[in-house]
Amino acid sequence: MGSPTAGVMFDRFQGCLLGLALGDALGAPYEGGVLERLLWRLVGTTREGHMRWTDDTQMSLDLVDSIIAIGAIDCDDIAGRFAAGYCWSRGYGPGAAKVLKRIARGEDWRVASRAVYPEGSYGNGGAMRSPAIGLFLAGRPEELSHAVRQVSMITHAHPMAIEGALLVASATALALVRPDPLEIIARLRQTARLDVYQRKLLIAQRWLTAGEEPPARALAAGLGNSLAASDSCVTSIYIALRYLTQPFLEMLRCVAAAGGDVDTIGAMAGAIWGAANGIGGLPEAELARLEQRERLMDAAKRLHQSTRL
Ligand code: 8NA
Ligand code: MG
Ligand code: MG
Ligand code: MG
Repeated sequence: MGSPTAGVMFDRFQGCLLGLALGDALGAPYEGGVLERLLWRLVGTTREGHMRWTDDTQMSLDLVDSIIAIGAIDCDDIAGRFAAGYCWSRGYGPGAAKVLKRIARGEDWRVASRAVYPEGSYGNGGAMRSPAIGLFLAGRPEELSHAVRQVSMITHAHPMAIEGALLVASATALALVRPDPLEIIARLRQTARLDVYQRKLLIAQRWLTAGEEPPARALAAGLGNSLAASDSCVTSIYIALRYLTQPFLEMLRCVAAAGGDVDTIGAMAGAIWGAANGIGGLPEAELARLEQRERLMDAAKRLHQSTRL
């Protein structure tokens, strides 16, 4: 298989960021308990009638804006943009919200992050924005690993959060150039260091190899569906790979059926699926209803221009 042309890569960069935003926006109504769902019914649509996305997409955009402005990974700049981009109605995790408010008040992110959780947050907030790093540093695994760790540390310093972010970023980078599910999962198994990730990647590999999809309840029990990185990153990777050659909305139906942190699992799975299939594979009617579509497309275009892909 030859390398994809720059035009194909551009299409896949857009597919990744728009897939992330679409998975996030379409998953958001299913996330959380009764109160969160009620609140989302009130704030989940813009005045123009477009579907809003949540923290997952906002932080990904903040990160891409920083990479474009600086031309490299600069955690001080990224932390400032995360704090400036914070908006209560986008459903940030409680710990992440506290960290970002402290940074907005002028506290250094290294202090703010450890003040909220001394051992670091193990939530999936570091992983949900990591596909952008997968795009930026695709084909450069050592730089990718270093950058993912640095950017996760801003809000999510727990080893579990960092490794989940690395797996999602790596899956995105691999999907961009080599969309063979079994090859991707084998490479991720070589990347994983923590037992919980090794164990879940092995389950995902067995399911993909057997070609049988477990019932939603078994999927959630085997791989997890909570807002912990260790309970959502492999879930997203598995669903994206399982549905890589099927329609995007079929994939999202699987995400919603598995339940739990649906917007974030949808965002991460949507990013990986979109990196492999490009923007042309995303459903047009839903794309037309997505807020800030032009901004997302422009961010993907400029991120692509900042790479040599
Ligand atoms: P986070 O960093 O606040 O972590 C998520 C949660 O995990 C925390 O609130 C804690 O309950 C728990 N947690 C994480 N680390 C620790 C620790 N070291 N010790 C004890 N408890 C810990 O948030 P995030 O940025 O990781 O985001 C996670 C999810 O929260 C995202 O999916 C996001 O969508 C959001 N979320 C939003 C809503 C909503 O309002 N709709 C509901 C649930 C979650
Ligand atoms: Mg969210
Ligand atoms: Mg910004
Ligand atoms: Mg979420």
